Amino acid sequence: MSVPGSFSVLRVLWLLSVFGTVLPLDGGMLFPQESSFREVKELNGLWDFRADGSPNRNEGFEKAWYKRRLTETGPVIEMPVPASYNDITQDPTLRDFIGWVWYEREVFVPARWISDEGTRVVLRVGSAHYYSIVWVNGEKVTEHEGGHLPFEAEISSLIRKEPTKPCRITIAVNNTLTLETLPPGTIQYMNDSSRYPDGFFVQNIDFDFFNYAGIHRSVLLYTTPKVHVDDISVETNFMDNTGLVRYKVSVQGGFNNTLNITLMDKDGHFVASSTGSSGGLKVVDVKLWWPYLMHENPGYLYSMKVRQHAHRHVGVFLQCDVYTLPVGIRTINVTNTQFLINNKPFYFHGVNKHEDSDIRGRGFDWPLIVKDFNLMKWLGVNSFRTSHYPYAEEILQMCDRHGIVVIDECPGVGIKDIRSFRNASLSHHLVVMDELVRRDKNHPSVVMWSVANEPASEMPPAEFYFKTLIEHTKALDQTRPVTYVTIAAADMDKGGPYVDVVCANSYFAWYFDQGRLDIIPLQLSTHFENWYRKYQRPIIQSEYGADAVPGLHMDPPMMFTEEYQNALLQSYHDVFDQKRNQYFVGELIWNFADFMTSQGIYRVVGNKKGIFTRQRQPKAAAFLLRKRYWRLANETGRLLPD
Ligand code: BDP
Repeated sequence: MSVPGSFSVLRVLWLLSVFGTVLPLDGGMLFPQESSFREVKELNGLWDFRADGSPNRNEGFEKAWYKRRLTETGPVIEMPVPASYNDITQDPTLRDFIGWVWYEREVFVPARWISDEGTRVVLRVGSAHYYSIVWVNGEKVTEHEGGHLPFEAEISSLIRKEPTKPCRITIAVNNTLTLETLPPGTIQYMNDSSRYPDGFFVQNIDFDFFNYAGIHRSVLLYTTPKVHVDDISVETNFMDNTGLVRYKVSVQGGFNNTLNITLMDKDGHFVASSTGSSGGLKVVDVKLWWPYLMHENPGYLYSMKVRQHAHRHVGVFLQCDVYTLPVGIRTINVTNTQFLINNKPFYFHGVNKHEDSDIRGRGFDWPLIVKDFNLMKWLGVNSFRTSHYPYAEEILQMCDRHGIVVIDECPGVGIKDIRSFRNASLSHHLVVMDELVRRDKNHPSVVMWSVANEPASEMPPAEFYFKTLIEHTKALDQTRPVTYVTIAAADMDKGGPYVDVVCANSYFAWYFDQGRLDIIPLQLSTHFENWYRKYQRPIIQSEYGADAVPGLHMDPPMMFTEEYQNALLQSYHDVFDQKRNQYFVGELIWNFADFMTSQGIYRVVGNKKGIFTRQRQPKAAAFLLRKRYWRLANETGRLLPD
């Protein structure tokens, strides 16, 4: 039942307060969508491709490969987009290539997009790893640093220059990682000529996954009207059974606009409306967005239709635009001991993932994504962490719809070298957080930002670095908690005081005390007690696990067998169950599936800590976890009585 009095107080406070989200970046990054006024054209498929194998990897720029067709400057091969290029051919040089690769494709742009000056045409790349430069018909249109977030450029005027010709899109992508990239890395030249040929170099990295590269997500052309909805931000709240959606809309390309906002329920029925670029929508008898297994109707989404009219003069419309944003109404709060969704304690029983599969590498693949969701639901997973970089937006949209809760992690993984704590690295890290929050701020499934994984948080510069990073992220989004994932001991950790939730990884009886499962109860409880005593924050076990080579058996268990993986998980679970009613709020297994890493003596064709193989077949641990997660769902997921 709604309480009009208290609601209006809430509403007034909300509307008067400064909107919680600040946007330091120019412009928005709305997911491209079709509407009566917008069109989308996918450029996925086969592109021409060449790796620049010249000694300095610079021939492409010296010879300006972007000025002509790629076939005119040398040999090309066919390369699928989206996909990592590494595992597509039989050539180990391409698998392990470091430097610039070149992609090119010609596309016919619909005649109306060219003739209609009121149409804005945008070229968008979902993600390309790591540094990209884009040309259209030989003219540079944009460049972008960072491997997991989208970038785009308006190309309307360019394509109108030569309206009858196909439009040639060239994208050069460089996967080199340096001390200032995210993730960081170093290039090391081997100068001993008795051991290495001239110019021999290697890419050193401090993270445990293959540095897949190429165009990983869709390349699109899409249109908007010239005067268009550029960005939308929503924040939601509720009191009793009345919800409130606060929104802010920005329009680009002209003044004199009218904005009409309409909220509809899942069945398309009218719920509320408003006008203007910011405001609030009151939702009577609100249906909250609930996580999977916490409610019989999880992932409830309203639709917020933003309709924009640009006027030539009063009453005469020049242009219209419509963008529809899915909106889940929910709140997130953190106390000293609990993680609350809609004011109810939420317990994470979930997984860590990778965007990783055979052949495609990190390339976007619908069959894989849908299979993974089916496996997660079979397991009884209610959450995952986007270890160790932002995942495709389509994945977050699925999480919104299915009620899968997400800890959204940026690519701050492997920050181990003290030189990667300097200002240049920090500045870039702040920009990446800007881009991440701008892209993902409206997803109800995203409940927390993770600004890094296992940085060298014991190093003295870590304190300033993480204080700055976490405060910046909180200023960008005042509605979600912020964490970074740590492996340091509580008493060495310099950034710990700034996190809202302690996310701690540990590998007892694996990397330390190998084979000694019996030490887990003592070491794990001590670890938790130390963290809690020091920071008084809820704790999530954000990684734990053991490698298991599928089909390897031994009893009593030995490392690398399926029995050892099971026994290790079971020992961890016993401790989790003791701490669960105190301050312990979640467990995320490392890892959902086996995944590829660089070659090394610690990895047998990749990391085998998956409870599924890389081909998504279950190991024994998948059945153990499934039993546990469904039990946990029954014990912790029910809506608790008020
Ligand atoms: C953790 C890292 C993760 C690794 C895992 C492992 O966060 O990226 O893959 O160890 O070694 O420390 O399996």
